[in-house]
Amino acid sequence: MKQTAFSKLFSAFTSPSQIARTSMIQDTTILDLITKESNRQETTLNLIASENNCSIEVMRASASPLTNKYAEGYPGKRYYAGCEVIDEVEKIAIERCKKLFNAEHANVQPHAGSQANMAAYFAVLKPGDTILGMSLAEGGHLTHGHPVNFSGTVYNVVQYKVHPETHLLDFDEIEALTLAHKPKLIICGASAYSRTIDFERFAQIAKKVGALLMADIAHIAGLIAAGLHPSPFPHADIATSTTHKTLRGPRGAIIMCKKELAEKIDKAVMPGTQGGPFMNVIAAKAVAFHEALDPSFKEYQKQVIVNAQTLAQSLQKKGYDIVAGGTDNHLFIVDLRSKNVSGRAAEIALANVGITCSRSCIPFDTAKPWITSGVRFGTPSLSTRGMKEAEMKQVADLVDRAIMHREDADALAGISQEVKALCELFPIYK
Ligand code: DSN
Repeated sequence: MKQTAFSKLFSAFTSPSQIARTSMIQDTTILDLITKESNRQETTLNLIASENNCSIEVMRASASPLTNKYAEGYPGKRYYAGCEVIDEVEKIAIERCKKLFNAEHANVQPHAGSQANMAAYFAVLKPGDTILGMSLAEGGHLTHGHPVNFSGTVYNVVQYKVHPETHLLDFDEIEALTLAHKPKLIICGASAYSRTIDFERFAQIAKKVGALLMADIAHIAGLIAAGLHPSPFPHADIATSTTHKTLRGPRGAIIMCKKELAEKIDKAVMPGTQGGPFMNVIAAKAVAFHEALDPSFKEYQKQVIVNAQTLAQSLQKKGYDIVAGGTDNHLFIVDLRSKNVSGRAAEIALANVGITCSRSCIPFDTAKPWITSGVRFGTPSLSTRGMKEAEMKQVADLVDRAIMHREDADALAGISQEVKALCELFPIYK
């Protein structure tokens, strides 16, 4: 990771345990657990597509005294005194966010992706309105209308899947559902879809019935910021995102929208669904946006994609089926049926050797969501560690051997040692 003045300031503190100690945590119970978790992250290969390793600068901003400040409201219009300084922080975060995504308006207060989506819906919908979203099992998100989520109970939900053969977005189906149900809002964007999302096509369909278009870009935000995936703007009316996935910032979220929806979105965040914003996290978001505006971020995102493609192709060579035939982004789903192993069993086998991933449904999965027939792999974290194509081939080999020898304790112990050795060559916090 590029050294900035800020990281140089703290460069004396290099190991995870030193970082924890320099936080002056006197509570040894929690300090020990933070140290343990830091060490776990350093000594395992993280293939969880939604996770990443943010910079020390981002962590420092997040751990700053800004956490103490109540600031309900927006810059210049707060319900508390003493907001002069944090007003500047939030204004900088907003400007950087708008610049990064070419957005007309940005709200940097949402605490998390689900809260961002909830506020966006509350801004433009009434209970009972019809929404069209991608089903969770085929790659969407809980907040895109799943029955156990608020989105599935507050709204009348229609869901699209993917094409049963190609596993690509099926715009014929999306258009037919739109014409038949006339949703007020169409939601595009996914948590488990490895191909490029055609926002323009979605917007053309939405226009046919006067629907608004919301793009949930949580997973691909970093690629969009780097110009390596088409932007949702000017096609979408609203775009929501988390800030901690490919974007590599602190845990949190943002909402961007067209100017005419700005007031509605801001009101739906505060007072609609949230109280005091986490000003420390907003400062950390500003730091992350600054990092993402640096040319080195584009190089990082290019490597994320090349790494995902190399890992997917290496697994294909070993006989694994990849949903939708491969990937254009940072992630892909492995269909494990040909290997006669469930997603859950593979996730456990991999965890046993120090490779973390998340099990995943494959499109039209017949296995239960707790079991699944697939795993989702992503490369944001390994790419941040500096791994490249050669390491991806090695990771594919480790993954294959751990799955194939999952009942063989001796083989797993050997693979674990190889995982640790590879991690040592690529420390997260040098
Ligand atoms: N839970 C996130 C993911 O893993 O994709 C989405 O919110």
